[in-house]
Amino acid sequence: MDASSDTCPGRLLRAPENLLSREQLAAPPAERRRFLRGAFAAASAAMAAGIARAEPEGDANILKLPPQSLALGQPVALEGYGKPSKYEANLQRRQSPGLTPTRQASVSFAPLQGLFGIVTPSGLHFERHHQGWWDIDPSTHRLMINGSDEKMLKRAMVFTMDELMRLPSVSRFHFIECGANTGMEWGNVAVPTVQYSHGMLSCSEFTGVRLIDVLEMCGADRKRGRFVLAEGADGSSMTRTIPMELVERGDVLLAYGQNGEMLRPENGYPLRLVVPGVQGVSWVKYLRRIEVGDMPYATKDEDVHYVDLMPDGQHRQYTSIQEVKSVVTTPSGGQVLLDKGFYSISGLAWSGRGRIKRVDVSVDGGRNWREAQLQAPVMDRCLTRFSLPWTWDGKPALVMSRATDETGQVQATYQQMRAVRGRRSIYHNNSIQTWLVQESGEVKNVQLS
Ligand SMILES: Nc1nc2c(c(=O)[nH]1)N[C@H]1C(S)=C(S)[C@@H](COP(=O)(O)O)O[C@H]1N2
Ligand SMILES: [Mo]
Repeated sequence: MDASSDTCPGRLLRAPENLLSREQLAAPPAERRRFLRGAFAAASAAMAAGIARAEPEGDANILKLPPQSLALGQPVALEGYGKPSKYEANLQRRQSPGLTPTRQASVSFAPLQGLFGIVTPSGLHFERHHQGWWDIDPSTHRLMINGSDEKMLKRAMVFTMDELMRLPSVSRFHFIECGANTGMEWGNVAVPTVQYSHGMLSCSEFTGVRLIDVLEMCGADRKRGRFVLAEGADGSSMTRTIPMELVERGDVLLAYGQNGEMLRPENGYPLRLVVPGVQGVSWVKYLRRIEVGDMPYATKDEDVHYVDLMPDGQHRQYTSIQEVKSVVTTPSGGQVLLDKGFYSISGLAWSGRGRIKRVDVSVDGGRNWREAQLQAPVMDRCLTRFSLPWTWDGKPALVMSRATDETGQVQATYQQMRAVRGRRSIYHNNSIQTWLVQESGEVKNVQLS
């Protein structure tokens, strides 16, 4: 355990995951609090020592300089790939213990509470695999484009990665959110931190070839072929239908780039589909085939999974767009406010239907709302960072955010959502999130009834 990274006075301590070991986290609540207090004490002592070192000694106006001012630093490496500071080692993507029975069909969550701005560092991008991940040799990888019959497409083609990467490319910032993000919260409060409640969400600059351009090259008949099927190369047989009207917007990408470099293996190296605004499952990784057809394919991942169970027992299919949503990441569940006084409430907002127009924040459980400031850039189907200054008076506070997108859609409360959707869904939960700041400063996940 290393608490010395969180010694900045007045700064909100990070979530317990970043302060305590796995064993300490698993301890009963009373013991956990004792560990936390110990971590804070260690942090404060380290801070006091740091301040003492920097103070002038006696009447001599000579500063005692820290080691970094007195000697040569580390040499540049002859070559190498940079890593975060060792003091940031606790900021990790994490599995939710016990959530899935195997680690191949599983998920690891992005640590939203520790991120700034809107871009997710590639090494902290959430991961969702149905059958484990692969590091595929790009020289052997192929993408086939075909039609469901010869009328749909004139020239079926097979591309190597080199051939694809010779074509003109575009780069665009977009969020990706798993349709099951926040899914555990449908019934009641299920998880303690924003990492586990909202961490199947990430945002990157993606680079790739526009699918529409490749379909043009192949002579696709877009009057007849109103759908495409995307297929992945891994053992999950991941296949999803994408309506041609989305492809025609020109921003569905055959993507190989993520944040300026090639995709990471966990995120689909060497090729994945990027479908802005649509739930993560349609962003097929290890993409090996696109088929043009004249009707939805009703694959297992669109009629058994990723359907919404409604209160009347019917399943709703093809609800693929991720609706307007937001969450406060500071303060959020598991964090601790060390003292009353000033804080900058900060969080993320996004919508699969366009830009974020406005975010309102409440600190009293939704009785009063104040409009938050949106941080530029505010981009189409991309994460938007918002913030609002707040002085905490030390009393319990219920912190919430409510986003509105450019189509006028507004996030609903849990009561409103459950009135329509019931409690038995897994997917597509974009309800307003509430965090309770307790008098002790500890922040808890709660739902208002
Ligand atoms: N080939 C393949 N593509 C896939 C998956 C998969 O298991 N195999 N999982 C899907 C799901 S459900 C999601 S939410 C996203 C997750 O993308 P990420 O792992 O890059 O975050 O990939 C989608 N594409
Ligand atoms: Mo997903």
